[in-house]
Amino acid sequence: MMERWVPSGSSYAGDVDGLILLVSVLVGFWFFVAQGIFFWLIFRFRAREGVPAQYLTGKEKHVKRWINIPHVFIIMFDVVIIAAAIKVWVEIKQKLPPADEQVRVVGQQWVWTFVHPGADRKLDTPDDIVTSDDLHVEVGKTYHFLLESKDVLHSFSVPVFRLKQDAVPGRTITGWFKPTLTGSYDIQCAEICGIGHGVMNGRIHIASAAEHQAWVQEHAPTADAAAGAQ
Ligand SMILES: [Cu+2]
Repeated sequence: MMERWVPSGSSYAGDVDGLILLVSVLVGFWFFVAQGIFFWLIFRFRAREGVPAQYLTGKEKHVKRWINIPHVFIIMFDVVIIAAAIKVWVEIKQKLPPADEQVRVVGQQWVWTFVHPGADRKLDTPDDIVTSDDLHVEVGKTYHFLLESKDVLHSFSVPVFRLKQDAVPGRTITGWFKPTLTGSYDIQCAEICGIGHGVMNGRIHIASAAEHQAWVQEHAPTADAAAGAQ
């Protein structure tokens, strides 16, 4: 349903969408029931000529029932939401499927720096490809991202993946994603990180294996640049 507005582009995007839908439906149901009863009571017990107002303390049994019974139902619904949320959380944030490739993502005021492995498919080797604000990945591959910050808190947000992860200075946070469709999509910073926060955006480019390979070859650092980077 959500993919009507934001395409669903990772292996777990559907799980997150399902969770948002579940919360919306369960909370929405009680919202409309509560509002309906609320306005009905206002209408039903409006001031009328010759009808004296009743005084209710709220402690009468027949009045308390209106609180206690919905309360039990809402707690049951809460348990369903919490169970579903924990399941999705564990799948995305606690489990770390083996990586096909790694990328380093560094946030700083106000730019994202991405370090891609070169042709050797390994990070921290001389053929790494460094870019600003453009992340290049291959569809269908499982990536580990190593998320860092150079200054303040940032949040690496890729709506198409339904991924959002805080970047904390002094820490390297490892997470993962597996792109499931090709194209170019937004990256944003989702944590107020200073005056330029609003312009701290980027693009993720998800390509087929052949296209990604071509991009890697085209952007391979020259031997001189690679030596300089050492
Ligand atoms: Cu930021």
